Amino acid sequence: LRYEAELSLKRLSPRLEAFWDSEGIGEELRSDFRKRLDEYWTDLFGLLRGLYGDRFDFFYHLEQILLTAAKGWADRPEVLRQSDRRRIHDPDWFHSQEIVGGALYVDLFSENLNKLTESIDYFKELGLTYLHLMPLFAVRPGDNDGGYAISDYRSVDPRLGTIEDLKELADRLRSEGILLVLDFVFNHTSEDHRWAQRAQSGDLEYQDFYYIFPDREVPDQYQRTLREIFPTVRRGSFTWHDGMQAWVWTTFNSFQWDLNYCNPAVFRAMAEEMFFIANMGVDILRLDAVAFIWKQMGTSCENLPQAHEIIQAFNRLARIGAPGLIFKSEAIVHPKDVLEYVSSRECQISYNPTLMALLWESLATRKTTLLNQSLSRYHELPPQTAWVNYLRCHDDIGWTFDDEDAARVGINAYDHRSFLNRFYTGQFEGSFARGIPFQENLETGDMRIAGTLASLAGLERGIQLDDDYEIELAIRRMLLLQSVALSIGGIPLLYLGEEWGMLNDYDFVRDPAKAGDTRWVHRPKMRWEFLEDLRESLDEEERLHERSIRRRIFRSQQKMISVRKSIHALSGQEMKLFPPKNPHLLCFTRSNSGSRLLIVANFSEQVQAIDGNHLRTAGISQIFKDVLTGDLFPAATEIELQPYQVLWLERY
Ligand code: OTU
Repeated sequence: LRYEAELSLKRLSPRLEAFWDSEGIGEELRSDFRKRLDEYWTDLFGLLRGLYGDRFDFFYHLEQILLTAAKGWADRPEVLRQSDRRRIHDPDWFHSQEIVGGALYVDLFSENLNKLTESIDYFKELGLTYLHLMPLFAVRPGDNDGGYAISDYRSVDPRLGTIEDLKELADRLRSEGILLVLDFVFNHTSEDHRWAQRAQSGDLEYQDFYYIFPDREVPDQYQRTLREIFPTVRRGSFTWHDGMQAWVWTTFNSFQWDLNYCNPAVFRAMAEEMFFIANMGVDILRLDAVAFIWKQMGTSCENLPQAHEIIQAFNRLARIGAPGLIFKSEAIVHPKDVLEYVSSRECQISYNPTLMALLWESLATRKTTLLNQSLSRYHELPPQTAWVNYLRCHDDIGWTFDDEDAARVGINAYDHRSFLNRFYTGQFEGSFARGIPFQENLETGDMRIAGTLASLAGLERGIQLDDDYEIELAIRRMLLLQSVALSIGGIPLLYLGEEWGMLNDYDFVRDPAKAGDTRWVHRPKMRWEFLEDLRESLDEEERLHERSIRRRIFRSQQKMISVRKSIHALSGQEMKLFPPKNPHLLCFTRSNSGSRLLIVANFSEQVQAIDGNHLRTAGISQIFKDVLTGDLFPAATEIELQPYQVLWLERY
């Protein structure tokens, strides 16, 4: 392989040099690029040959792909190249405990990109150093799946601003030390993307960008083994297109056309878009819906080996042309499959949906048994990679835990999922949660949950009942989950609004573009009045009450974030579990070059005790201090944890 790769590169070199000449690129930049080709070309060549080597025009595409990376590097702003050079020498840069993320919709948080700069002080006050802006590119009119139906990757939705505004914001964030994260929605385009329009006008070259079928014969064969992702939108994974008189593969909404990665022209075209987005000043690309990008008849068309190869090829290309950029995987699938995407050669970081779902599971059951079982098998990651730990995001909660793990601890997975669905939609007696169903499939019994952190944790119910005790428990539940996300290893990611206890907003049903998608219940407009002093509409007592709740949540989050940033043991990814006998507790240690932290969390609303000996086995002796409160504990005795209390213990 090495010989063939080198020979190909030798043959392509004159084209590369001609390209550098035409762009007026100097020797220094050429040699940077060459060094990285030396390192990654063989790997990239092998991947592309595996995927596309049988094509009559393989060598043409290979050349185009190489030139795409060269153009990416040539167009890369110098300040990004500087940060590339720093990151090449510090490949663990994203392991710092100082990285704390937040995600938001530009329009719902602050109207538009320009106004968002006014919130930088707010991000800093909260302690954020990583900002994920939900998709902000041009979209189709009407329902656009929250920005995930993109009609042009090179222009910003005019309601949010312009490409210039985006660049300016990226520069501002960089100068404030905040990383920028944007989506790479590469599984599908909107039906009105230029490529899809060409396809609709009968252009065969562009019809080959998508999966288009003249009749049901082939779609029916595929459908037999496919899972329905949005069953309430449309049954099956294909949509009839009147104009073309054909069926189009649409895994998600009918207006989102899946791209055909069997065609190397699609890979190249999306690589161009990738470099364009990266060169806006993006530090991390969120790879949307990674599981679905390769299809093969007779399979589920999820998590196929070629999907990994496509992502690896994008990764190698990014290493060559935009080496400071890293990928975040969005695979909300079986825990084993989630892990498959995480490697320094594929996606360096990944959402941690397993932890997310099981934290909610522990909150419902008051037990950490399944959580412990799952963490012991699925938390560990390869070197130079990290989890992104979150509690809520713009999407639903799906119960993606491993059925085998459940069986091992005596839980029937099917029954347990249906319990969790009833619990989080408030149908289970005694439930504190106020979630609503998302994509309920009456045929399979499948369901996912929509709702904000606060509403799912009981705050909505507590406020409605005007019950101070319920409110207190709800706040503690929220802080408990947050404290685990902030300490368990990896990058914590807040979904903005949760830092002050944003509740569900049921008004989305009034907007016809949103009414069909219950995820909008947890995507409300930011309500700044909760954080400001003025709130005229309520009487004084009510105002103070509501505001004090929000304030307390905000201040507590802020405190935990700032403590996290100061503790070296919380950098990186390594975590060691110390499951105590008490099934209501979660107990683990984090350590890093001499610094060590022991975390103990109580998932029940009863007082729970942990034996001092157990803490000693976790390597903490004598006296230790809770860094969150400053309280001291002697290790010889039993330690009592209050309802939902969390301790971050350090040797004193
Ligand atoms: C992603 O999610 C996005 O996060 C969603 O907001 C989009 O609607 C969707 O892609 C289409 O772009 O089905 O319910 O297994 O679960 O990729 C969310 C992975 C989704 C999918 C996930 C998808």
